[in-house]
Amino acid sequence: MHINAALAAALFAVAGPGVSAQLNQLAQAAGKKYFGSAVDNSELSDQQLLKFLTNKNEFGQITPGNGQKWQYTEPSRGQFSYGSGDQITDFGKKNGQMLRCHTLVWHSQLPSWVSNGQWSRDTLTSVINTHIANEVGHYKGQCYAWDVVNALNEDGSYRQSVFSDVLGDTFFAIAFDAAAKADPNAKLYYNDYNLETLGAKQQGAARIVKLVKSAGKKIDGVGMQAHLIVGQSPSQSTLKSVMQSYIDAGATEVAFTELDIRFPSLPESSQGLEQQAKDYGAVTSACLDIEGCVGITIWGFTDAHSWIPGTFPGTGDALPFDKNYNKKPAYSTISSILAAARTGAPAPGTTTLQTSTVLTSAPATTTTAAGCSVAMYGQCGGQGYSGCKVCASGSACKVSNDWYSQCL
Ligand code: 9MR
Repeated sequence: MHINAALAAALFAVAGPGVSAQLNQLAQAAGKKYFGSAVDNSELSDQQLLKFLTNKNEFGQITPGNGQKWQYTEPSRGQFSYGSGDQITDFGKKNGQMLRCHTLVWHSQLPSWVSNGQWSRDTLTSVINTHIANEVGHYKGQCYAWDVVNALNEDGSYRQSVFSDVLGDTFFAIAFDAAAKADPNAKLYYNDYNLETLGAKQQGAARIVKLVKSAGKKIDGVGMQAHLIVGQSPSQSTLKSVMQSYIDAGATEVAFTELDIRFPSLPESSQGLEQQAKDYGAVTSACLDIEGCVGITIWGFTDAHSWIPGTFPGTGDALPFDKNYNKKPAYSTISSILAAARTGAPAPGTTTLQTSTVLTSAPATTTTAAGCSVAMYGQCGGQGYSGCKVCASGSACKVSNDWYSQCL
């Protein structure tokens, strides 16, 4: 892993050996480009949200949740409208945050003039080219990356859409080519959900990377949306294998682009919150393990604003901050793992030898005749925690929140 030594040293000097530094600072010190969040236009009037989201030390990257989708940017043919997208990109720029731009060719949130049009290969190609040239051109130089296409069924076949109906698998190369021409410096991603486990859909994404490259067009990355479920999330080792498969297929980078980890039923228990923290920890650790994993974006950061309850009623609380903007155990685990990576210390309770990440307090704890001792960064307290509460010499048990205290 590449550690930005100067940044790490500066952070250490400012923040001391603990984890009072914030997620994006810690991610960058650990060699990643960013830790970021999506945000939707309607959320920008929430003053409490703004207190956190304007802080680039916490969130160094922003993705517009909706504003750059085709439905908003070209609602009628040839009529382009960037008000919603610009509101978010201007917000990010003002805060000094990187932008991931989202999304160009997707069957969903597509205006009906596109989905219901009677197109020939030539006319639909022209529609795609015009849309991408205009939108990517509008944001040229501002987007670190663009999500160019998402289009896979669970079995790895191409989703039925106007694009696949008319253009078969050639629309991938058309879209990536148009995006590369409009902004040669933006990283271009294939982005989809359920790309985080090995199987038909993951193989489909790897196949698309090869397909676009074999057509001689530019594709840089695979974005794993990572809309996951507490207790059913992939292990660190699975995530590593999956990311490696995309790199092996020719992607130069990968990213977690829309991470959230929802409870399948509510209310959650304190053990549930610990499990959610472990699941977030597995994603964080896996990204640290793969050099080409450039960053993690969470799809919103607070349970006060999330797409999940509206789409999956009865489920939710998927984000690292709760509805009242308190940090949950997931936040502590992400920051601890990032902090440990920056200092080179072992992350709390993780071991790279395991086939799955089990973030328990146990490996960070040693028991001797004199009693127990929790290593630096290990958990030492919090609701529902029954492990050792004595920190190894040189560290003290500090309360991060109601659920999590940590040896710092
Ligand atoms: O967060 C977005 C939500 O506000 C919209 O209602 C929804 C419509 O499909 O899209 C959400 O964002 C999606 C993203 O653009 C692509 N991956 C899945 C995300 C969650 O649905």
